Amino acid sequence: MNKPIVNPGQWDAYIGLGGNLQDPVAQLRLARAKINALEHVRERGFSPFYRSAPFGPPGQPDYVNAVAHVRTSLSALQLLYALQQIENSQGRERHQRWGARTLDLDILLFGAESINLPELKIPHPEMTRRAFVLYPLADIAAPDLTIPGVGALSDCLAACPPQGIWKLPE
Ligand code: ROI
Repeated sequence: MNKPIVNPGQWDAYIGLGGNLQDPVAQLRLARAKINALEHVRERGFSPFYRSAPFGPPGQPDYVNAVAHVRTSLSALQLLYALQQIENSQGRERHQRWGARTLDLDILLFGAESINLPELKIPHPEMTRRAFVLYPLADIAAPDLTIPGVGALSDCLAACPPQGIWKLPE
């Protein structure tokens, strides 16, 4: 009897990258390389960098943001823990909620999954309100991308003008 062909799960995930301390462009480039070096994770696309005004408490430097598209056979939690290790390796300190940081890595989307765990909510609950997430996501996602439980990315873009974000030259 033939063995069934086991197709290990492959997920398309989108990861938001952000930072506003210690040369954010260099931090994001390094994080991109580390994500791509993870076992069972392959980059499928990477957005341009955007400079963006801080969302949340003012009085902190502008951020640099980008979005990565990866294909992975890791589970969402395995990917989360791997990303947290990368954040920690780049000196991320968790003092203040919404405070300045060297590197923030957020799983925005994980396939068409909706996940609601204490440590991980997918889709990222804030993503639809944040131009610095939606516009880089739209740069690399399929035009008809749907955000689970929310709706079409194009509708989110229409409801969230690109204010306070500036695409950096490549
Ligand atoms: N603001 C911007 N512009 N970009 C971010 O990545 C970002 N990340 C955060 C808070 C502090 C909410 N503000 C941000 O975590």
